[in-house]
Amino acid sequence: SKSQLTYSARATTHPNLLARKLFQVAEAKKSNVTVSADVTTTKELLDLADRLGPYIAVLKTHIDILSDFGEATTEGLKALAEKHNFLIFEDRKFVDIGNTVQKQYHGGTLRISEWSHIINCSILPGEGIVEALAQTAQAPDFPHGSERGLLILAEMTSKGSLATGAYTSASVDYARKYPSFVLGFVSTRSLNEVESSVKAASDEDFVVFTTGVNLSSKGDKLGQQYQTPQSAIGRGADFIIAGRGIYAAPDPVEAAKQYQQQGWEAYLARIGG
Ligand code: 5BU
Repeated sequence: SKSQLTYSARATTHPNLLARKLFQVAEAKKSNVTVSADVTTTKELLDLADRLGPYIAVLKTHIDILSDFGEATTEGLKALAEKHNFLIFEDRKFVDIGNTVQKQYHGGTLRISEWSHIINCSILPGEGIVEALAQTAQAPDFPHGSERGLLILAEMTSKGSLATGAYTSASVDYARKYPSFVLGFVSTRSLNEVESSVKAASDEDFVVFTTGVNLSSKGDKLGQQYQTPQSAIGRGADFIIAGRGIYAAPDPVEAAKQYQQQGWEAYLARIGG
């Protein structure tokens, strides 16, 4: 596992170009925080992105929950990502046949491929979903190919999740088969030890994003289960994802700084610094 290495070291050796950029951003900003900006208007979203931008590495969106999505949303997000040096992750969780997900990803109402650096998918439909999304992002006439990557939804944080066992090990198989497009996983732990029928490359370095991070709550009334930044990073998270713990705090900027600090200290402890 490469999780004992620094983000800078991983930025220089990672086989995936977007992963390199991600690690560079983390190192430059001393932040491994992804904020889930789950608000429902463009104004709230852009306002949060501008205020929290300095303290985060990635902004995670659920773009289909906005009541007023449009050109102003995507132009605003792109400008703020440049201004504050963060990446955008649209948590769309694609889960369909290849022909459909290509149309959901590229074009359509939401034009996700145009503005989101990172996307994710469930592998419930099988390997074809990864192949289809890779084909779109790496098409010769697609202008953003080197800045697009996929996280496979290998596990979920909700109570009773069925993303376990054979599903999780197939996630590792597919990540190994599409290393130029798959950055790693959304999972609750490092998956290096998970059994896989595909041999690991010598430069393999999965990037792990862990959701369900919250400093003051153990869960919600709909089955969400939380852990702390320390716990998530101790289990192998490279990036911690927090939503309500940050945006619903009395002072979201103070909360973002607190998650940034705790996430960074846990990372330093892991690399032995
Ligand atoms: P919260 O407010 O920190 O509970 O928000 C968690 C976010 O992460 C929210 O946007 C979910 O859709 C997302 N999420 C999750 O909570 N658990 C998972 O396993 C995955 C995504 Br995948």
